[in-house]
Amino acid sequence: MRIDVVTIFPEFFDVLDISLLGKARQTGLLDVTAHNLREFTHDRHRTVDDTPYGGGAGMVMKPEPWGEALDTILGPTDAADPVTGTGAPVVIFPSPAGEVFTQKMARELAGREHLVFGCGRYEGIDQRVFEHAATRAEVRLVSIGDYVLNGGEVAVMAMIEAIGRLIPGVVGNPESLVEESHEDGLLEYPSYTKPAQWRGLEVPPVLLSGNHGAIDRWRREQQLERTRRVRPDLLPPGAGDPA
Ligand code: 6GU
Repeated sequence: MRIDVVTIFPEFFDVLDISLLGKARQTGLLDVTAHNLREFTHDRHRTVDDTPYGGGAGMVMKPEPWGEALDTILGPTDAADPVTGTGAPVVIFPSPAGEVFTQKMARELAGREHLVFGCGRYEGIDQRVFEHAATRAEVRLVSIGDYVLNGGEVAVMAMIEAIGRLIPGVVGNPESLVEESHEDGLLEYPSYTKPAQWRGLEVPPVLLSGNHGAIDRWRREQQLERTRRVRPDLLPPGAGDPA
């Protein structure tokens, strides 16, 4: 998979050199490039923002550097069919005003060949950047949750990690992807390892029983109990009601 990120802080993405995703980059499974938006300016101060039309607080990112950055990354548009098919790029703009990023969206995006992330700062990006990008790629505004960050960089790091680990071969043992929070719509069950006694606390005896049917049932109950308690919104209507 190819990932391009456009940002005024390309150094933010240096950490992608480490851990599982760093390894995926070394082995060629993942090709990530962070582009400095300021490289696509032409003035002495490398200006990327300006005051908003209509007034108001803060600054808005100018369209021209974004247009040139996306021209460079997307290349000449395939006039016949610019926006469909798994090979067509998806351009994602992190935004607290976007649709919420989920495990389902991560799975969908992990199946695409080319993702482009455009990190806004300040009060946002000139709206015409989204409109123009939509003429040559699938464009999505995506939020990572109901809170506000200063810019899209941290949100994009989170999305790249969630998507990258779903690319076949990135996570060594694919089974470890299955029994995780959100994969089956429930939160994951609690885990224990040796020793069986630690600081006066015991491992639940069922896990030491060797009875795999009982262990599976206990884990399922734990998942349901936890989901009911902290994330009832994840359960289908009625499923969270006491028996
Ligand atoms: Cl994607 N961007 C920013 N700036 N803030 C956010 C967000 C994204 N998701 C939640 N808050």
